[in-house]
Formats: sequence, structure tokens, C-alpha cells
Amino acid sequence: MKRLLLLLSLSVTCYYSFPTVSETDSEESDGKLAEDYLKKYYNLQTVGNPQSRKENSNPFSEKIRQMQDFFGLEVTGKLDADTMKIMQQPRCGVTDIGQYRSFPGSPVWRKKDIKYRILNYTPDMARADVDRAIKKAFKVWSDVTPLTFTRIYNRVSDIEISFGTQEHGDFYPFDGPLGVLAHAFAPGKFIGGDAHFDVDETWTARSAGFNLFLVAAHEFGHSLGLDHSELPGALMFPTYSYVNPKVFKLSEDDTVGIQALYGARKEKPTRPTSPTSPTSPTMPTTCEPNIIFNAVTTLRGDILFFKEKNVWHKVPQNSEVEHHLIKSFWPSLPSDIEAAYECQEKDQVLLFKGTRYWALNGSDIVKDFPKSIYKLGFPQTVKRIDAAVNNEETGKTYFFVDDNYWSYDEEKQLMDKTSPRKISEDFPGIGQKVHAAFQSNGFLYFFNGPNQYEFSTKTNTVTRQLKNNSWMNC
Ligand code: TQI
Ligand code: ZN
Ligand code: ZN
Repeated sequence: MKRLLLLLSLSVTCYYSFPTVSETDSEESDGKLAEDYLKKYYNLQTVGNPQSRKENSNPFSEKIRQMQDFFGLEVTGKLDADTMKIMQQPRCGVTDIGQYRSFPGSPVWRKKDIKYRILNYTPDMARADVDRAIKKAFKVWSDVTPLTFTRIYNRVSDIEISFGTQEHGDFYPFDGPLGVLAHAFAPGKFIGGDAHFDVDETWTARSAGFNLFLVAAHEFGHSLGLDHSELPGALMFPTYSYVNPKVFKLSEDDTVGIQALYGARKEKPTRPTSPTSPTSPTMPTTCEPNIIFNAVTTLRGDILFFKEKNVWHKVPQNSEVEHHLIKSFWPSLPSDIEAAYECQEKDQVLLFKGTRYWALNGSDIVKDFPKSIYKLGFPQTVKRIDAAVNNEETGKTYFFVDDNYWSYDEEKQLMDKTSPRKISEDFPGIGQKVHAAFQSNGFLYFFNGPNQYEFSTKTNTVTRQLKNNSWMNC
């Protein structure tokens, strides 16, 4: 039976119970553990002497049957191995029976475009890995519903994601390592939808500790209005088990559950990574085919386009391109950014204007910036940079200045001795100058006036010529 319930109040305590028993008294201690478990989650009143746990028709075995039924185990009323295994798994402190389960009013989001924001990070993982895990966790749900999830940086979003420890600003304090891993609130205003992760857990992008993607996907199920499932293979089943995120597949039960709330997806989910992908109307100005961008860069899988006081933020999975003022994103940055590139190695985006440059880490400006471009090894004759792009394969960053380019070794942090060289010699077909450049899917994209060129570094040739607005979903 499929089951879908709504998120209830989060007065929960979750714990990990370890069987710490010697061989001889293991049966006795299994009984004790089971008794505690059933008291806690099945409202078992009292058992009395240990002997009574062995009788078959008492409240104790009745509760075991109920619990076995809930978890889809064989209903024996006995503490068999499968039953003990479940009782020893980490789980949530909400009872599995009774009146607490559903939340009156069936909270769901009443719009399709859900915004999320990542407020802070765990020290256990690289920020880019956290971003990736979160993005992938949302994709689990957007693949099977009409919902889209857009990351925003500078204003309050629907699903605010944060890492906290112990008391962290709501009435559900975390409890140190293990126990509660995370929690999320049902759809709604303010704290509704928000997901909190316990900093005291070990978060990973792999199988050790707790895999952030898997736990986040589960939490976002709650953020969207799903409660726990009783099917052991379901993502919303209330015990953690590791599966390789690369082969993770949402179970039938979870899919049916979420589609009951939001409906199914119309078309197959596609990732419009191709610059010629079909589109929907957005900012009219960016749809001008000859629009000239001052600078373009990737940012953790997204793309930023700079022009005067504007920045457009493209998230590959979304048809919408967000428009912002640079000021509202980064109040201390000037407008008219002239060049930008992402150095994935350092997880930084570098922005250039005149002889100064700034480093961004996600949405934060790194301290001690701006710095002088002369620190990078440019001669005093260079007064500004037209465009910059990092070639992931070689680790070199190319800076374009008039009809020359400079090659900078990110690893050695030195300008290559061969610099500068003529653009037309090493990048044939893209013209004499470059106004903006970025790398995506293994290609370099060069903007020169109203033209855009896709350039393969493998064959050293232009593979396509594109309109400047090709990334804007026009
Ligand atoms: N945290 C609970 C959870 O998200 C919080 C919770 C308990 C809850 N009961 C609830 C939320 C009922 C909504 C409705 O389930 S947890 C797992 C899993 C937890 C547990 O820390 O115990 C995951 C968080 F499934 F592995 F047990 C994430 Cl994936
Ligand atoms: Zn919280
Ligand atoms: Zn849960």
C-alpha cells in the first residue's frame, strides 16, 4: 500500500542505538532494547518482568506485530533478526502509530518555481560539493514533478538551507553526533520548507558518514510536504541506508507520493546545456541577438553574464534566466565588470575592472580583495583586461588584452614566459579581439562584438558560430 502523509510538528528526538551486549545476555538485552523502542515509538506502556516479553499474546508482542507491519516485515510478533535489525537502526523519534501523523491542511507549495538558498556550509566538505549535493537532491524531485528549483543568493528564498549545531534558532535543537541528522519543515511561510542539517554529523559526498545528497533528498521530500513512507526501499523510509548517488533512483512509492501533491512532469526532464536549446521569454533586453556582454563566467555550474550594472544568472536546468543588479548581489562591487573567470581548483570567481580584481567564493567577496592586476605579472602597460577564461584541462588562464593574450599558470601562480602572444595565432577563427569568454562542456566560448564562437581546444578550431544571446533562452 502506498502511503503518503503530511509533515507534522517536529518534536522529535532521533537516536542511534548500538547493541552493546555480550553473547550470553544478548537475548535479554534484545528484549530490553525492543521494549525501549516500542515504548518510545509504539506507545507501549509497560512490560513488567523480562519473562513476559516471551509470551505471544501480550501487549509486547502485539506492539511487535504492529511495528513489523509498519516496516513491511513478516508479522511474527517475535523479536526475530529482521525486527531487531530495524530496531537498531538510526531513526526518528516520531511515533509510527497514532494520531500524530498527519498535519491538518495538507501543506503544499502553491507555485511551481521554488527558490532555495544555501546560507552556510559544513566544514566537512568542499563548498562546491555541498552545492552539487543540494542541487542534485532537488533534481530528484524536479525530475518527476512540474516543480523547478532555482538557487538564489541575496534574498530570502522558499527553502532556506543551513547547517547548525545544538540550539540553532528553532524549537528543535540538534543533539551532537548521530541521533538527529537533519530536519525540514513542511511547505509554508517563514520557516516553512526550510531544511536544517546537524553540523555535528560527518557529511560527505561519498559512502562514509552521512551522504549529504541522500539526506538532503529525504529532507526536501519533507520540505515539499511528504511524510515518511513505510516501504523500506523508499527515499522517505525513516532509516538511513547508503546507496551510490550515481545510481540512485527514486522509488515508485516516493514518485507516486510526490505526484499526488504536485502532479507529474509534462515533458521528459532535459538539461538544456546546448546554447541553441528551446526557450521561454525572459528579459527582453538580453534577447537582443547583438547584445554585447562585458564579461561572462561560470559559477559552480551556473553561468553569469555581466553588462554595465547588470548581471544575468543562468541555471542550466531552468528555462528562466535571472536578472539582478550587481549592486544587489555584491554591494561592494563596482558596475562595468570587464572580465571574469572561474578557477574551479580554488572554487573562486575572479572579476576584473581596470587594474583591480576581486575574488568571489560563492556569493561572498573574499577578504583582502580587490588586488592589483600587476600582482599577476602584467606589465604596467596593461591598463585593463578585456576577457579571461580558465582552461580546465591545462589549468591555464588566458587573459585577453587588445589583440594579445596572456597565459597564466594557476598552479605555479606565474605568468607564462611566452606571454603575450597574438590571439589570431593560437585561436584561429575567433577574430582579433575577445570581449568576454567562458568555458562550458569542454568548449571555450568567445564573444567578439556581436559574434560568439564555440572553440574546441582539442582540434584548435571554431566548431560553431552563435548569436550572443544563445544562452538566454530567447
Ligand atoms: N530527522 C528526521 C527526518 O527528517 C526529522 C523527522 C522525524 C521528521 N520525524 C519526522 C521529519 C517526520 C518529517 C516528518 O526524518 S533524522 C533520515 C533517515 C533523518 C533521518 O535526522 O532522523 C534521513 C534525516 F531516513 F535516514 F532515517 C534524514 Cl535520510
Ligand atoms: Zn532546525
Ligand atoms: Zn524524515
